[in-house]
Amino acid sequence: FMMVSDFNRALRENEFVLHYQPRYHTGTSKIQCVEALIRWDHPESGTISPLEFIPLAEETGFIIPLGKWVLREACRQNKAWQDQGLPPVRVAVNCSSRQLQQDDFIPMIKEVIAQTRLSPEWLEIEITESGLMRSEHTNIVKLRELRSLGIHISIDDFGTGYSSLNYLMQFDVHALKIDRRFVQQIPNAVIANTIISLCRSLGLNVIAEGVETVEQYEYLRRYGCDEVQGFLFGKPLPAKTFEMLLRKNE
Ligand code: G
Ligand code: G
Ligand code: MN
Ligand code: NA
Repeated sequence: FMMVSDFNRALRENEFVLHYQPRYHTGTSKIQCVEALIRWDHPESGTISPLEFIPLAEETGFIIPLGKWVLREACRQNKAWQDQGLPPVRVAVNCSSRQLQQDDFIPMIKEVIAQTRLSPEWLEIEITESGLMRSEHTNIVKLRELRSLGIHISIDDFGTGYSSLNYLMQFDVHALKIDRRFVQQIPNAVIANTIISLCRSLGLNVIAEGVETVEQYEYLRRYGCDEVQGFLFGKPLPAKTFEMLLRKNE
């Protein structure tokens, strides 16, 4: 049973941590990007999955300070890796629609970038397809502004949001992430194929998430998927463990 007071304590006491899951480029086989994924190291309950607390954080509004913490921590960590001379990679941060809807979403991001001194080209924002569909017009404007700052934008869980393509294509994004349910249907890959060819026609990058088998990977590489992510290549890892992987990425 969680409450907002637990959230506030957890933030104060540094109980939230980020894990990092690599995204590999299918051409070079190198890590191109890393997705930051939050966990809650609860003093009594142990590690709590975001599936259990992100929905409540969204309902209660706690996602606003929490999301800012995630962004700051991910940017800080990536800048620290770069300062240590590790091969540079982009860090991808998940943003809830509730965050995107804040009037100060763009100023908040600018502030975090200025504080952490991460160059914006090394930051990617992942927004779910369904998240984008709320208060659409202002979202289009905000994403355009993010892009003009040099930040990458991807649409997460693509194919699950039931939105019209015509509408979606007004969002000027860099990449679509094929939802893992479609990756897991491979070799019955009608939807994955459709998303890959859509991306090719539009000049967008395409990323497959939830890749678990060699068969899925070979298929995706052959059909022109740009990046892959999933348990086949690596689970989300604590920062120190991911760092060792990154060291070998030259
Ligand atoms: O890491 P895991 O697969 O357990 O994540 C489960 C869900 O929680 C995924 O949908 C993921 O996008 C979401 N999630 C993980 N970290 C964050 C975060 O920092 N912010 C938001 N908004 N969602 C997150
Ligand atoms: O919604 P989003 O794409 O942000 O979700 C990320 C979540 O997916 C993380 O919780 C991560 O643990 C999970 N995940 C990452 N790779 C795989 C995979 O290969 N298979 C499955 N089932 N889940 C994965
Ligand atoms: Mn994601
Ligand atoms: Na996803």
